[in-house]
Amino acid sequence: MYSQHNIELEVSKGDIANQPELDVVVNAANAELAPGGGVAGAIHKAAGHGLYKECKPLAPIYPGEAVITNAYKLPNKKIIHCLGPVYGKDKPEKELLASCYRNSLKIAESNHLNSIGFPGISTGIFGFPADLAVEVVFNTVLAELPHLEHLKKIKFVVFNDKDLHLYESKLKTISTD
Ligand code: AR6
Repeated sequence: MYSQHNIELEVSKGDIANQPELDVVVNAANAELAPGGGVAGAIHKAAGHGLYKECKPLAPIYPGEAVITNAYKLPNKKIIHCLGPVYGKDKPEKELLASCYRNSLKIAESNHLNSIGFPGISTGIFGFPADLAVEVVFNTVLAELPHLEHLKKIKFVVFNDKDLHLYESKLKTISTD
């Protein structure tokens, strides 16, 4: 765990759809905000059908964009749905990925939410290399910390040991800066 500006940054391996202590979790969505594979599949499955009903009229969204909905059967208050860039297709990909994280933090903040969980947006089916993504994620999130008032905890929920190691190494680097 690492803390800066009174905000905790944490990394853990687990399922983004099962994070009961967080106010909001972020979905690595598709443009239609429909149930899909990966994170979107897990979130829609756990939340139940009401979620897609609320999502439908909010779609389509564009790379870098994020929208907020209720969480239905998920153990959180809200879900933020963000469309990451498809690596090699949606450009500039680093800036679009940065927008995902920045917009999600801004939406959480304006909804007065205190804790947020992020998966590795774009690093699954959308093919963004995890090591490149982690640089973008930390640059973006660290730059936003001074502007956050309500958010007190930011958790990165990764899905495998390789990503856990990547995030933990990065967190160590910034802790010793
Ligand atoms: N909890 C946490 N992380 C997960 C989970 C989970 N339950 N499931 C997968 N991951 P992806 P994308 C990791 O493909 O690349 C969907 O079908 C996974 O290992 O979910 O943004 C949508 O409908 C990877 O590191 O998101 C879109 O069409 C990361 O989360 C498309 O995939 C993101 O993987 C979005 O692709």
